[in-house]
Amino acid sequence: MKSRPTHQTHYIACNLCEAICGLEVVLEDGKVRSIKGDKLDPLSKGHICPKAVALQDIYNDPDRLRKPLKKSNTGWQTIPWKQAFDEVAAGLKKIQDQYGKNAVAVYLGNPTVHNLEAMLFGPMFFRTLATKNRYSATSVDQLPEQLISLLMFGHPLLVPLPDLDRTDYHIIFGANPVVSNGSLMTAPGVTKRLKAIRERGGKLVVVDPRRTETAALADEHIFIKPGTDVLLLLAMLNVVFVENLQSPGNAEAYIRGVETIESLVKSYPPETVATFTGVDPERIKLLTRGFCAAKSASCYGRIGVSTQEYGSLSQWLITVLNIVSGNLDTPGGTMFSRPALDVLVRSPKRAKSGKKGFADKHTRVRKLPNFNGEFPVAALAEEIATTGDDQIRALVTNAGNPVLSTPNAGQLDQALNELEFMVSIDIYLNETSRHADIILPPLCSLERAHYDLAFQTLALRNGARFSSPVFDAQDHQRSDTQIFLELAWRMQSGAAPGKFLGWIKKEVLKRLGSGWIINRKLKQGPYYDTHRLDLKKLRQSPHGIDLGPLQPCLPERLFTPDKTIHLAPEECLLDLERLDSDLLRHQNSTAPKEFDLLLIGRRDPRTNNSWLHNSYRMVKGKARCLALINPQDAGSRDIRDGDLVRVGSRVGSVEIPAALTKDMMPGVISIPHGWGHNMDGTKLGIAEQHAGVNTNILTDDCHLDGLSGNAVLNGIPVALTKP
Ligand SMILES: Nc1nc2c(c(=O)[nH]1)N[C@H]1C(S)=C(S)[C@@H](COP(=O)(O)OP(=O)(O)OC[C@H]3O[C@@H](n4cnc5c(=O)[nH]c(N)nc54)[C@H](O)[C@@H]3O)O[C@H]1N2
Ligand SMILES: Nc1nc2c(c(=O)[nH]1)N[C@H]1C(S)=C(S)[C@@H](COP(=O)(O)OP(=O)(O)OC[C@H]3O[C@@H](n4cnc5c(=O)[nH]c(N)nc54)[C@H](O)[C@@H]3O)O[C@H]1N2
Ligand code: SF4
Ligand SMILES: [Mo]
Repeated sequence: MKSRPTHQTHYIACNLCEAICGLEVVLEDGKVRSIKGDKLDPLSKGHICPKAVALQDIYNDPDRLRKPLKKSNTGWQTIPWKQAFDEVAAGLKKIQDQYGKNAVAVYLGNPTVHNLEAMLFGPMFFRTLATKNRYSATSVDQLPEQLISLLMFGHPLLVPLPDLDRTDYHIIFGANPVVSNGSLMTAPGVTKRLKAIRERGGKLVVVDPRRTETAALADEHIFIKPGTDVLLLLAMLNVVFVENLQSPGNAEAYIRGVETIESLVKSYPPETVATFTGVDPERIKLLTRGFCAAKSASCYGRIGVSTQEYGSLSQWLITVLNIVSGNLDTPGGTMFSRPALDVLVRSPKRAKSGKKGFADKHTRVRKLPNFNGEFPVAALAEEIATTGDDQIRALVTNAGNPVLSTPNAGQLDQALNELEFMVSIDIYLNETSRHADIILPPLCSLERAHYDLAFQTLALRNGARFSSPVFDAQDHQRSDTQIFLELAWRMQSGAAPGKFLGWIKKEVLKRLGSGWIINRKLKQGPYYDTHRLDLKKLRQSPHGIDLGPLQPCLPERLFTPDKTIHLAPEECLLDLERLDSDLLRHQNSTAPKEFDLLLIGRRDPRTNNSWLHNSYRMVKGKARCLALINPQDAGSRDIRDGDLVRVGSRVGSVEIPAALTKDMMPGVISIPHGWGHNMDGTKLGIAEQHAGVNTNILTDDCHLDGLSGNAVLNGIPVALTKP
């Protein structure tokens, strides 16, 4: 007799992007039958995007690594876990004994922050390395936002969030949430939320060199020349003060530096910036008036403004605009979250020493500033390749693919060959991990528990949700918790006695796991007394718990020692001088331009940076790695739709099919990142057949946001030719 199929339904949060949508995963006979949006998740209300369905492909992927790999003369061999841990620790210790602690570097990739165990237990291991050579995807991403939060509010995680659900006027600079699903604002179903602004009579404006999917929803789309947002923002602030539109409201009592802003923006009237930005002066005035007159308004900028030459200044001015127009810490403006598990604690040691955590250390070769204990990743290749004390000889990557994701990737790819030892903690043998000597693969998302420490903190409603694993791990697999604790335990012999992770403590922590820590922290959190919110309660509420809309919390929540907002940090004022001298140089330059177009990036609904391309359903259909070009720029070069074109920059060149579209601003071309899976020695059967090209061959490690050291990934001068 045939046995009846067994069904099981799991409710989990998707951890692929910042939207953390609730999912309903149905298993039939132990296999995924369907993945759908969880309608009862109070934040995502059933929203889902095509990527979530690929979670099962990662789980099932025969290319995904499940056992440690070791490189040998005859290729890769699987080795037992104990041997892998022992050899990794021995390899790292050998390098540090010979060359000093800083000879080992660490790079943390984006999925690290989407992984509870890596967030909780990773630091235990990384601390044992005691190296100042720490890098992460932060410096190809949100470093400017975090730096500005540190300088203005005193904490790098106190990031103002646009209160989309209540705002009456929303301006988006350099973000395409309809495709990216939102970033530094956890707003699942963001398309609906944006449409709702207009439905309730509000206004949506998008400033972007491409008419994007988000621009298509807006009342108004403004083309801007890449890299010039800083000038547009200065001009908007000029209008605010010239026309006396400022009204900081309650914040007036605890902001410092309004007069400084008022006087510095005087030199940037809309008429002056128009030639640089390409934005008509009248339009700037109307935009500013509309913004300031609205009952509530929020201005938001993301990767398109952060990863440009004046990324930090742009993020600073966006925040200043929100503040002087009375739109900080008020419903419909920009607000701060109050998460159940509050990650915003300031180390008392740092507070006492008055150290900011910015620019108190510099890289060895180019003297780039540190931020939050990390250096800009644009410096990684030269720190490996340049001889001398503290030269990097070994690297540990965790959930990162810098060979595809960081500027002048060709140079980094070369530099990684020079390392004496490399370890990748990664689930794939890909463009980066192929350089490793040993790869340690942890579990994938469907195999582990999750509580979103990072993105609950950025959510547009306060809330909490705990997900249990859908699948049990196999005996031959190890979790992030096990990997990090085993490595930490092996590495820290010689550590200070109080910090020593003894064998017993390691074993106890492994057994208690992440759930125990989450429970403890929830009990210390702001909703334990009021809501009895602990792990038990979260387990009883598999769809998650809503803790209400964001609430005003200033000035109490400020972390600045004087509990005021620093509107005009001196670091920003200094960088403004760089802007002025650059503009002057630009105006007086008569040099012929070899690179006469500007390159920007793009995201696709079925990509997740570089690493979902081994799921067939994410790459099937027509190719997506195309160069978008305005017909005017194509015509003058005799380029037709579909032609293969060569795009070259100071550091490299790629050949890629062209797609002509008037959605591009003339003079600007767009290539998405995360592609280029045609490198030797990877194990990505599907991605290799849909390789695309690596746009970071073109981006320049010497072209940085001068204040923060963040990479410039938008506004790269390039030449476009027929090959
Ligand atoms: N589908 C998908 N979703 C993702 C990701 C993914 O790879 N794929 N990645 C995730 C990650 S890690 C992040 S950080 C977020 C990022 O989220 P977003 O910031 O929304 O990312 P993008 O879609 O790249 O949008 C950036 C926009 O900036 C515009 N732009 C470029 N240069 C300039 C400029 O100089 N000025 C202005 N004003 N605009 C400019 C681009 O045309 C583009 O529309 O997305 C996340 N979500
Ligand atoms: N030109 C250009 N470049 C960009 C951007 C751009 O807009 N334009 N965007 C930048 C941004 S915003 C970001 S965040 C970076 C991303 O840069 P990275 O973080 O360096 O790269 P990812 O593509 O996210 O690679 C993630 C890696 O983690 C592995 N992985 C996935 N899940 C897990 C897991 O659970 N555990 C472990 N251990 N490994 C896992 C994958 O196999 C992959 O190797 O790219 C940046 N690069
Ligand atoms: S929007 Fe992000 S969190 Fe939501 S289903 Fe898609 S990938 Fe997952
Ligand atoms: Mo990112």
